Amino acid sequence: MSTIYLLLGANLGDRFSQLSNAFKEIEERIGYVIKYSALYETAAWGREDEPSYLNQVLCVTTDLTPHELLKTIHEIESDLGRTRQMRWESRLIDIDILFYNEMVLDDPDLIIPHPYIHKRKFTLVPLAEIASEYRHPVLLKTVEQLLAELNDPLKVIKLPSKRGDRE
Ligand code: PH2
Ligand code: MG
Ligand code: MG
Repeated sequence: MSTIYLLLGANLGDRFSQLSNAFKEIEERIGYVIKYSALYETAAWGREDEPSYLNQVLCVTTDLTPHELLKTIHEIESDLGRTRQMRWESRLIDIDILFYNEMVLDDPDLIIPHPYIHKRKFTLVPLAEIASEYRHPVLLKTVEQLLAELNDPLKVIKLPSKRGDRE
C-alpha cells in the first residue's frame, strides 16, 4: 500500500462539479482519500491570460504502481471530458501526481516528485494545509520550508468549506 499526493485543478466549465467528480472517481479507481485540503481559487500560472483555477490536494492510499496510477489518471481525465493537452492550456480537469511515497522517478512519461511543486503557490499552499511536515525526497526540505522560500506573486485564495463537504 502506497501513500500518494495528488493535485486536482480545473479552470473551465463547472469547476466545483469537476473537482467533486474527480474526487469520487479517485476513490473508486485509485484508493481511499485519507486527507484533503480545502478548495483554492488560484490565478492561472504559466499562461496568465487563462481563467482562474480551482485547486485541491488529496492524500490517497493506493495499491497501484506509479505507471498504473498514471494510466488510471489519464482514464479519469478523459472520462471527465478532458480533450486538449497543450502545455498549461485551460482544462476541465487535471490530476497531477505530486508525491508517491518517498519515490524518485525520472521516466520519459512520468517524473516523481512533480518537477514544479516548489515553484507554484497554487500547489504548495493546499499541500501545506495537509502535509506541512512532508519532506521533499529530492530537495530534502519540508513543504513548509519550500513554501517559506517560494516567491510566487500569483493569488491563491482559500475558499470556505460548504455544508455537504465530507468531514
Ligand atoms: N495548472 C497548469 C497551469 N497553470 N495554474 C493554476 N493556478 N492552477 C493549476 O492547476 C494550473 C495552472 C498546468 O497543469
Ligand atoms: Mg498540471
Ligand atoms: Mg497534468
